Amino acid sequence: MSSLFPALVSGSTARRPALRFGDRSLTYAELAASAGALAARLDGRERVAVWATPSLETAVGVVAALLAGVPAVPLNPKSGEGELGHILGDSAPSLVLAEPGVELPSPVSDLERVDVQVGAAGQDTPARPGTEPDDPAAPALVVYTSGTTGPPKGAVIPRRAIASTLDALADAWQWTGDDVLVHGLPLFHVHGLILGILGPLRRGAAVRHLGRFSAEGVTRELGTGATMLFGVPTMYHRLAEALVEDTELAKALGGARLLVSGSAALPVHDHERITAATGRRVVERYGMTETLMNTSVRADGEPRPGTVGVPLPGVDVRLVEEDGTTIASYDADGTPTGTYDGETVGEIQVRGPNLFTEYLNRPDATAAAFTEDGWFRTGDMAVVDPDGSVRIVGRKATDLIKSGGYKIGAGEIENALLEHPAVREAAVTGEPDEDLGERIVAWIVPADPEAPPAAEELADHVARRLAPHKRPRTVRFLTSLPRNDMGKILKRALPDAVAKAPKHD
Ligand code: MCA
Ligand code: AMP
Repeated sequence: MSSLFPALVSGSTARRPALRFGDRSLTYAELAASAGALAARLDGRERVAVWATPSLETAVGVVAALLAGVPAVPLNPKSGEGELGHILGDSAPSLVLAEPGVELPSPVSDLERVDVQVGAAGQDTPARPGTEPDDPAAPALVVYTSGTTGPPKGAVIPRRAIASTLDALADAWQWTGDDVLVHGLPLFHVHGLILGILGPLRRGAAVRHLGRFSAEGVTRELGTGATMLFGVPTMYHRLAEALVEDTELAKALGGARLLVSGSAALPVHDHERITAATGRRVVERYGMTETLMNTSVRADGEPRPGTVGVPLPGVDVRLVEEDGTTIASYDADGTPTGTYDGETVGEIQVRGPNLFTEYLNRPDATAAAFTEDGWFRTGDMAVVDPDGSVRIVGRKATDLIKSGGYKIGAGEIENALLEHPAVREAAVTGEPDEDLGERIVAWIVPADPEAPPAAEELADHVARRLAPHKRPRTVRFLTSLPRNDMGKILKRALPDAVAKAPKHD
């Protein structure tokens, strides 16, 4: 397989800007030198962790690992000890790449640490060592993603998936080396890392990372030459709110070439508010950690707010009924076949070079994720509209919550809550939230009904043990959880049960 980043070796891109975080930046030549030097040090390692702060060092560390052919495991620097312990135990990295000076908590601090050096320090070293693996199936990244129960699973993403998804998006979005992307997404998930950092680098284009998302940052960067914006719906919702008063933001968004939303559904109301204020439409694309990107509204196509567009080049998409009957699929040229009436609902199943190869150490879960004929079951429910666009209408598993674009498993939070001494029983659900899409709600039977724990105490407990974005935003107390004859919690009956419980909050 050829290089993932041709621009790192091409003389013509050497002086072009590649990465910018705040006031620190690297050209392609500087990135090649920094990442090349680090790649040489990683040679022969089996797997490395990356302490994925929103920084130049994270980007350089991941590029170095890819150049060396060593799979990288990005870690959320806000994860708690329990979550980090699980990921390190499962993926067994031999070292951690980190920003110099940043303190690493236990158990990450037990690993050998390599500080990522960027910029001038790497200038004298040659570009990449030339060991980039040839095998398209070779693992490139292991990205941890939540399931309905149990701890997160490590999705092993091969090199071909990264190359094919980024090239398919370039086709759908006419993404070129002249584009300048702005985003403020975290760098330990597919959206922010693969699309947002590796995407521009594969094109020989530039990315400016905001460090942390803000309307001011978006205004500044789109107002000074950036051409594209990536964000989750919560970010676009906040921009839509800010647009009510902020004419500078409206001007900046209006001048962008492409605004892209993904990771969850962007409500049509927010699409409409943004288009009304800026004259620009937001394009949605649909993907998953396990599949990278599957569909997108095309930059050269009709605006289709409320849909996730059409299959990307090279990706097979079909809708399947519960009994296995295919409802709709697409011909090789992308023409829909079967029932595409905008009403008949089926599960989205996908096949293609964009897919992961396995869940690390979980052959059972890997096998269960695929049909007998080799299609990946996404668990997302959708219809195909008469014009061929896919419209997502729901999800098979109610125990998966999408909050702020993060996927969160109810079971994982329930387990964490049950570890708290003041909790006897716990159930977790998602409720609609204007800002976050869904908000995590914890339903708690306290160990002592007379002295229930404070809601904040439970939120902090989950934030400390797992990660802050997994904390319940609402806590409701009950005297018992509604259960069926088999003892299974009836989550749909929770609102009625809480109405009958004594009030403490
Ligand atoms: C609050 N904080 C706490 C606590 N409460 N910390 C510890 N204990 C607590 N009890 C802190 C947080 O650490 C954070 O600190 C700050 O308060 C706010 O946290 P948060 O709740 O996360 O902020 P938010 O405003 O609710 O976040 C909204 C957001 C965020 C910025 C939109 O949700 C986000 O970045 N989402 C992106 C998700 C994403 O990238 N998904 C991609 C995966 P501090 O202030 O220091 O930060 S999906 C994917 O990859 C697929 C392939 C796809 O299709 O894209
Ligand atoms: P994750 O497992 O965190 O990678 O999240 C993947 C899930 O995000 C998918 O299975 C979908 O449920 C959801 N998702 C991603 N993009 C979109 C979108 N544009 N519209 C609706 N849901 C989306």
